[in-house]
Amino acid sequence: MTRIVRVAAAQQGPNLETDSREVIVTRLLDMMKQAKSKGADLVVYTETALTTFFPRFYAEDRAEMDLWFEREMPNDATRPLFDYAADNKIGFSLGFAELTPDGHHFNTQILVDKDGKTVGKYRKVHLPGHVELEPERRFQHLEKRYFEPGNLGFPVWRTMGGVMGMCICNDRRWPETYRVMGLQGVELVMLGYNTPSWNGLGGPDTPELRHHHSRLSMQAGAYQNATWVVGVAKAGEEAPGYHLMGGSCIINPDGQVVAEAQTEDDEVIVHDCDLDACAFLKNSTFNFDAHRRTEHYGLITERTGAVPPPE
Ligand code: CDV
Repeated sequence: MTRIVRVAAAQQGPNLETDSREVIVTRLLDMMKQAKSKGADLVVYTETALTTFFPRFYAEDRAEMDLWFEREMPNDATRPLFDYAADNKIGFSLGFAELTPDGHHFNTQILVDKDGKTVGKYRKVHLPGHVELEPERRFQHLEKRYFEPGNLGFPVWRTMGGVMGMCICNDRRWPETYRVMGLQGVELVMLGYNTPSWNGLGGPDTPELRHHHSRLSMQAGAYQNATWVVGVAKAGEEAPGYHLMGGSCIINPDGQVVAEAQTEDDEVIVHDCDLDACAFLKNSTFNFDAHRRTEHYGLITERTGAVPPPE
């Protein structure tokens, strides 16, 4: 018997600064309906799916940015997603900016089951960018100004027939992200990203190189932890000179891309993710109990002189 979860990755075209939550949720709901019509069990949306990627804006008074944050979830604007999910038995994962009742700001992604119930919450740990205005940049990336690092770790959830995990955008570049979930037996990692096609600082980056780094990170994370990875982008020009690279994809536990978006618009891609396909590598090459030798890693650092040898 195989455990197939039919996963839909719901890439998003640009969210403009002037787009209301209601307008954006209408697009998200339309993609959920498309996913349902394709028989999907679960639809994965991107990072800050409900708004434009506002960390490109600078406000001296950070409270001016609170309009981009959700104070509760669901709320009036997003309730149609939860209602449709419950009525039609489809789960989803959604990224948004979260403002907690006690005034904390996080870059958050939730997991909602097929009954429309929130079963998991993740808050972005690796916040890229800077705190202060840096006028020399082509555009600002002020995540460090507007968000606090996530305080929930990288948990996994046993739901919808598998072991599910989440991370957000820059987290995908860090091996620890996948490994912490891999050590808990993760079988499907869902992540959203807003990655500009160019580095804000200039430098040798090209869009092609940025696509390469994104795929390289997600494919390695998938393979080295024997897990499915679903990477869902925002794509296209959110503002003049601010182009998001897109490239949503679904990656199998061998690290192979098995489905990918073809456009820079709202686009739903679907794949049957066989969670049992994780077992072979989890029980062989990446059987952590059998082969992972943490007790020897210290010797390697000692040899390189990175830390003084123990007394
Ligand atoms: N939203 C992000 O985390 N974006 C970063 C960019 C700034 C490099 C990313 O890692 O894609």
